[in-house]
Amino acid sequence: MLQLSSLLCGLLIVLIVLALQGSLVDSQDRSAPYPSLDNYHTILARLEAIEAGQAAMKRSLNNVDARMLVKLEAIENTLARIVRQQAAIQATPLSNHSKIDSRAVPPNFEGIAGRYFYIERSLVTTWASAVATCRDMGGSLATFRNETELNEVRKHLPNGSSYWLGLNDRKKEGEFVSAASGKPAKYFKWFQNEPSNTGNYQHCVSFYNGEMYDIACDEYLYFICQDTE
Ligand SMILES: [Ca+2]
Repeated sequence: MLQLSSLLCGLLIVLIVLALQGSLVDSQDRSAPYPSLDNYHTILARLEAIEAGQAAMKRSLNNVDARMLVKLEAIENTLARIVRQQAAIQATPLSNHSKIDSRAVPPNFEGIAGRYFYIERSLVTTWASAVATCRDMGGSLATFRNETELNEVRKHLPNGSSYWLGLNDRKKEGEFVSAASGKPAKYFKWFQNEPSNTGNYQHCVSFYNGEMYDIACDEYLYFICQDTE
């Protein structure tokens, strides 16, 4: 009798446990399609994050717009400046006026005696490097066409400094050719007893206090570029 009641009791416990498990599984199944409160909060947080991301993107696009406007304005200002310069050049009575109008002036070149020159006053270099630098700037190492040009450029140079000119006689001793054209140069203003070719290695022309010297091409000097031959 005691054994039977123990057996029934055990059976009852097993049934209760099975029933409880069944209800738990049931409740889990039901809960799956309906998010819990926690899930709502997570989704809400994610939506808010997406919204914040959109707002940040909008702000960033606005910034890009503003930067583009600034750049456009800078381009417009530059164009306006070029137009003003062009008008000023056209209004200037220069002998070789039409030549200057028809081409762009390299930046940093200054108008001297109806042409454009760039005077390098702070860096010294060899003759060959000066030729290359002037070419990179859109010009060539300068030569003077006449005394007027020489005197006008000289007014822009401090006394006591040497500048390379675009003249050398490396190919044929005594025949000084223009670096820009490769043709024999026509105008010189040599210092007394120059060109001397002292030591037989002075093949490049420097300009010092208004006069020309042949000196070694690997000396380090300032230089003058021109925009046209
Ligand atoms: Ca010399």
